[in-house]
Amino acid sequence: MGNLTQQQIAQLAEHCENAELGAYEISKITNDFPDMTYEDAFDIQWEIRRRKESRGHKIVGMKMGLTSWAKMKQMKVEHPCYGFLADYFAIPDGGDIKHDELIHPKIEAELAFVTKEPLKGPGIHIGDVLRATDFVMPAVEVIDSRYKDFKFDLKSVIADNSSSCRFIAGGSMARVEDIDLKNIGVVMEVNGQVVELGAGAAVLGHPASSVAMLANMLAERDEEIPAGSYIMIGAITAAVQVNKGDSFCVRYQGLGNITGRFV
Ligand code: OOG
Ligand code: MG
Repeated sequence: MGNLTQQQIAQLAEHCENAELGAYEISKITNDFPDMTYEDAFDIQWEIRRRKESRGHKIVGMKMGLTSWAKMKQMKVEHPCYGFLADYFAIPDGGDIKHDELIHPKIEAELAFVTKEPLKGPGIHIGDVLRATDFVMPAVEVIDSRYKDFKFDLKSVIADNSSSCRFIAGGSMARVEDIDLKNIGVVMEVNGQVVELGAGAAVLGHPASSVAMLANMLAERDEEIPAGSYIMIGAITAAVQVNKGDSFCVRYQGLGNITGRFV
């Protein structure tokens, strides 16, 4: 159930999206709307998505967030969330990311699943996801909460499209039967120093369970994951803050690297 009016949803969507586009901080919206519900929060996120599409942007994928203990502990939030990826969020592997377009970006080591069959919840499980997966590949997400000091609660972050802003797909693709998704190791380096490391199982015990959870969360709004979707599973390790001039390399066991630079 929602507690906000259509007009409030529209105003809050504009408020959050303007902060993203203008790269400025706002205070967390639950401060002013303490009665806001999870449904209201997702309504705001879907309204931001509608606004971008109405300006001609394409939605090119989805992301799960807060799916590892490392992330939940770091952000003091105890349930995963999802967000959408717009076309202009995509950065090529090895590319430059303009720091001035963002507020206080952090990078995350993730994996992406690309589907070949639709996944419609409720009741989607890991097996359904593995059968519906075309291939998996390395992914790095750049997140940038629009909230002051990167501090929020779950409802506020959902309304802010789960801090989405940029992402990079790279490395090499693999079929799920050819890799050990639970044990796949990732090492994140910033300016040549190892800053975080982890394994696939950090995400909800198995990376595919994140995609299953997305399908089941979308089902609450009667939405599904269509065939051909690009889905990021959420950060395996804690996110790492980056400054202008920093370069990074995330190494994925058996699947190559993703590199980039903040300029
Ligand atoms: C929310 C988004 C988290 C992830 O991979 O866990 C996320 C945030 O921490 O700002 O994208
Ligand atoms: Mg992420």
